[in-house]
Amino acid sequence: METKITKLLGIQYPVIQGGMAWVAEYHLAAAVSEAGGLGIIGASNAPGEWVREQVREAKRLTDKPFGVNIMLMSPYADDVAKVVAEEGVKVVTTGAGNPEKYMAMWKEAGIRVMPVVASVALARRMERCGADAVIAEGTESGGHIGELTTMVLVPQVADAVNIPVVAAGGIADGRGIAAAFMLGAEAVQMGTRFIATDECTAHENYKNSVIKAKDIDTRVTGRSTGHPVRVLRNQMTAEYLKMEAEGATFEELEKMTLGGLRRAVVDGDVKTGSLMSGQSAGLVKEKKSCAEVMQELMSQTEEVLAAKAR
Ligand code: TUI
Repeated sequence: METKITKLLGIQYPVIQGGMAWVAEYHLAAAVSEAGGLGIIGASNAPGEWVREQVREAKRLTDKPFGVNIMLMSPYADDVAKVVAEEGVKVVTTGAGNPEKYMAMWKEAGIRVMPVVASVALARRMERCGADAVIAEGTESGGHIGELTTMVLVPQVADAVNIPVVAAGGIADGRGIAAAFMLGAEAVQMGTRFIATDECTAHENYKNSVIKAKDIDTRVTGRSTGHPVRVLRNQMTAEYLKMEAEGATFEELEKMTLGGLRRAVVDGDVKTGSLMSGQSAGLVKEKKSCAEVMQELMSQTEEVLAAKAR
């Protein structure tokens, strides 16, 4: 399935794996790339040396292209930005900020850069400073989110820029991929679907929570602190949202989520952990290998596109 993005990145299928903090490490990234998509190592809040090691391990598992996601709010963002250039990483995606200051260094290193944007204004700015594509991420996504839905963001970004657009947020099956194409996207980025895979090293409790989740089971913490994060509802979100409604301070609220992602992903603490997940968890019904996920996604996409064409 060839698109501008598959050609740009040298991959078989127009599917990019989300750079999920703690979840997207090299086993998952290599498995997604081996399956024909673009695997991504999520640097999240980790130091550059951790990322270097992850990149080297991924290269041992796959000859295919893979990328690194740089979370721009990380205290190590400058450090990681240098490491990806030194290690010859093929693709960088960024999140939670504006990567403009790194762009010259990355282009110099021959890296394909695809910033995540949550608005038309940032998409335009990224095109001007040399981005190869933008990932338009709707508020249906897991983790740190913007305001706009995928349905309204993707076509407006596609109208505003000439570089290819990747759609993200709320996509977990072939219907979503076909819909993303209709909105003007050349590929999709999916995170939540890849949590429930054999190769994902996250705790089984976390994977099972995604599989069990229904349509209405996500909540957004931090709307009042200016750092909205979508997670699966649990004891933590019930307490957090109650305290937030009662006017708790930034510090009181931050304390409740501190280390919460690690507790969820590593320890499998599904009660007090931050189970970051998109609304598409309701579409994820079983654990599969990355290759099975990819094959199923592509056959569904072709099927719905052909049915609509008829
Ligand atoms: O970055 C994400 N999702 C994330 S990052 C993350 S890390 C973390 N967070 C809390 C606790 C522990 C770890 C978890 N999820 N998605 C990409 C994304 N970027 N969504 C929205 C944005 C965004 C928003 C505003 C990008 C840029 C922006 O404006 C930047 C500017 O300067 O205009």
